Amino acid sequence: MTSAEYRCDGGDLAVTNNMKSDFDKHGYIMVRNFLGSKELLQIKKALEDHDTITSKGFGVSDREGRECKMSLWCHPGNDVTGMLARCEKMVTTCEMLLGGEVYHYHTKLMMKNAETGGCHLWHQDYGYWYKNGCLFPDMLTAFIAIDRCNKENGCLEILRGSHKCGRIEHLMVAGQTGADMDRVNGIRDSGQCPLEMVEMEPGDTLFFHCNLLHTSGPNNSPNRRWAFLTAYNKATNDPVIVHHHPQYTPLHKVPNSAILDCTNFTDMTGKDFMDPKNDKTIVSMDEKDDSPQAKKKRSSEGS
Ligand SMILES: O=C(O)CCC(=O)C(=O)O
Repeated sequence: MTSAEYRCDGGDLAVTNNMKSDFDKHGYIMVRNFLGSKELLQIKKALEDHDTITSKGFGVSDREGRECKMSLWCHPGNDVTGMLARCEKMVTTCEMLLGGEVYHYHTKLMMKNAETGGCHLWHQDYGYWYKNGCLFPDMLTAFIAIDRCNKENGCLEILRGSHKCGRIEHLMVAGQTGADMDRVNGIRDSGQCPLEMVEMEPGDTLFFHCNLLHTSGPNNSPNRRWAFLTAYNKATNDPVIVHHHPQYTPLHKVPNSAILDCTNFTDMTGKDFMDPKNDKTIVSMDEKDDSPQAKKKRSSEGS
């Protein structure tokens, strides 16, 4: 990637006007080393040494029937992963990029496992969130690499600047909601929104606009590709539909040092893990294809 690159050294991050103008222009900024090595170890300890988060995972099928596994929760909570979602450098960056107070919309651990991990269809996050009653695209995601993400293990791919195309129609394909591919191909082929393969080292973080088109390929490599995705909504954009993600909920920021100081790796009180049966924009692999729920979801999405 050649544009919108920043670097975080020594734990803290200076949020600048250039970040905001790059975000507005390209639809993303990349912050290399957003998590330093000790912070990353702390997060990995929460995700790998305990199964409190991974045990809540469910599989979502791609077109080939391969599995994208994820755990998703609504509120940050008070454990180490909550400190990451609430820390100063994360929240202040999101506030700067969206231009005002933000709240936590959800966090996901995306587990694209070695050899078996499925792909994510081309989509905009707002393709999902629009259906949840969020009226404005004043939302973003921070994609934090837990493992190295590269072409071999299915790194994120984006169409630079595509957030300016506005919201694109989304339809349900297999277990996921995907963008209208005629439109995606038109945007890509126009040459105005170049394809970027977002290769990342562990700890690097991509902050991207909810209308930025993105996808990721399967993981056919022997290397795991886990990523931690925190999503934020602007406080003024309180969803008009009560749904499976939170309405405006004030976010309590913590200093960056809280990531390392936190000793809670297992108490997940208040996080409110998602049951995929409550989300009408995905169908989990556990919901058998012929279940009434899966059928109902598909018919409500017109597929
Ligand atoms: O993990 C990935 O590769 C992409 C995930 C994603 O786009 C999403 O969860 O919306």
